[in-house]
Amino acid sequence: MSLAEELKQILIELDIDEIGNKVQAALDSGMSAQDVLSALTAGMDEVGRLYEAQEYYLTELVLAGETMKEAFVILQPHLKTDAQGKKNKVIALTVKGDNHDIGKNILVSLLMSAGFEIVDLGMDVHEDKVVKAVKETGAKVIAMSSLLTMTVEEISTVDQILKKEGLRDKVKIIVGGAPLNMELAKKLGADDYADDAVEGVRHIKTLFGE
Ligand code: B12
Repeated sequence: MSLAEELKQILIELDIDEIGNKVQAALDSGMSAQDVLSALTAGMDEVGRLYEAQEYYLTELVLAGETMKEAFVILQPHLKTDAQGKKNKVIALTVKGDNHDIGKNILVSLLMSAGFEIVDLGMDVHEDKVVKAVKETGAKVIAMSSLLTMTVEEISTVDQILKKEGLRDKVKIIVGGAPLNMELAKKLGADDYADDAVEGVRHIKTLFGE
């Protein structure tokens, strides 16, 4: 089995005690942090599929989340991006009603290593909190994550309230998460969408005109 396969498998098996060692071993062997992340994400996708097939239940989803976080403790310092970014501010959050924050946290880590200043509002964030953060921080980009079909509409809620407050033309909104694509993102009022966190950092630099 390749190292990537092993990493994927260990995540599917929810082996929280072993994951850190395996990530470290993969990095020591010369595997890039980005490839490790891809293998782990493939494992997460399989966990999601097993959940859909009712072979895994909520307990397994929770454990998969914990296992990924454990892997990330080792992986995070290695996930450097190329830029020597300026301290441009980005507000990051997972939308209201949504408690998935692993993808958002990966994006935050990558943005931090690229030199951005992050205002991390966490997950399940009410739109009023976003408005408050825009007013208080003057951030020019909002990065929102939504992993649930039933929470993607929250993107539109944030877009609408920013318009009502006269703030919408002061900020760009970029979104990400499995139920989204560029077309839906635009329909919901976002300016941009990216498939994954690495791509997200690139797009955010462009939004800042870098
Ligand atoms: C772990 C997990 C959980 C954990 C989350 C733990 C945590 N702290 O995040 C817990 C147990 C809490 C959970 C709960 C639920 N979950 Co869940 N969960 C997952 C699972 C298995 C993995 C998600 C994950 O972390 N992936 C790994 C990360 C790295 O990937 P990612 O989040 O997609 O992020 C990447 C990109 O999308 C992108 N990205 C993400 N955000 C952003 C933002 C921006 C701006 C950009 C640019 C990019 C970007 O970059 C990231 C890295 O490259 C997925 C299945 C899957 N394969 O996605 C289901 C899944 C998302 N869950 C699902 C469901 C149904 C639920 C529950 C409703 C289950 C229930 N019956 O209670 C609850 C909802 C709770 C709630 N209110 O949010 C469904 C959603 C179906 C749908 N389309 O609506 C999925 C798809 C499983 C499935 N196949 O059925 N879940």
